[in-house]
Amino acid sequence: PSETGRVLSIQSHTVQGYVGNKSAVFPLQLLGYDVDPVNSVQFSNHTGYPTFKGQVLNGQQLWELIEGLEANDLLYYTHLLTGYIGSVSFLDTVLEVVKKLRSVNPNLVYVCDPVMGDEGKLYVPQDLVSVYRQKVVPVASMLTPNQFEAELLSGCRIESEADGWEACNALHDVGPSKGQPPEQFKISIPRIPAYFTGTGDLMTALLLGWSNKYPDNLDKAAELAVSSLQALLQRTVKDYIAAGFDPQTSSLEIRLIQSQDDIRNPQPIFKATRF
Ligand code: PLP
Ligand code: PXL
Repeated sequence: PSETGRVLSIQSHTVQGYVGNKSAVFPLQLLGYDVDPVNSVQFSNHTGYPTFKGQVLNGQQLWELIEGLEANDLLYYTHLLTGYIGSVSFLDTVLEVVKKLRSVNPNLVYVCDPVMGDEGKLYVPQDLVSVYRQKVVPVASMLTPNQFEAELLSGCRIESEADGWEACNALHDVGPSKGQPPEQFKISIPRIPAYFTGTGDLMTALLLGWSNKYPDNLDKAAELAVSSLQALLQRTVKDYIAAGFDPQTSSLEIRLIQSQDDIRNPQPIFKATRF
């Protein structure tokens, strides 16, 4: 039995660099979680580089791993965490995994990063959108969409802060916290003139980690997650500049290991204000 939680994390693995499980597993472990990673792909590096090589796990192969765990009574998890998913068949199998895990632990928390695209561009097959919308949103406990993904899932255009609140309400009506009036708050953060990969994956892991520790203080949990992430991003930019790189010319690999103190003990500098 573990005091903090047991997380099944189904995400990408990259040999080099930090995206997917490589950016989620270490921080969750630092926060005291037992994390069991399933690597949905194993690539040499993230797909933002000029080339990549590697293997993709299919839905059937994911299910085999679940059956192996089940055969040994190892399917008790407090949390399921999913990130980038590349095909409908894999996402359908993830939905089967949610059902199976909830048959073992009805209180399982499903934290879903509905990775589909950004800034108006899809980077997954179009047919994934309706699966996320119709089947995943209703069973997720927590969703972490960016602006574009919130638009795709809610059907609302987001052109103002008020539109953002509306989209969140629409999602809460059908999915997370069905029927309860959702709490809403915002955290203002500076725009950093650089481009990073793996930050969304890290952010979702931190939100899982802290919201489980402060279940009745989601604002505090988000402040801690945002403050860790900001400290890490600032360190990343500083280190690249010190090494003579221009942080605006290419996507930066996050300085995850070097930021372990900011993950374990974030200074809550960025504050949430209630709506
Ligand atoms: N680019 C591609 C190809 C992706 O798959 C993703 C996320 O999965 C991103 C960019 C966004 O990465 P992040 O979540 O770190 O912003
Ligand atoms: O950070 C999301 C992500 C996940 N998985 C793979 C990626 C990326 C981002 O580039 O390449 C394989």
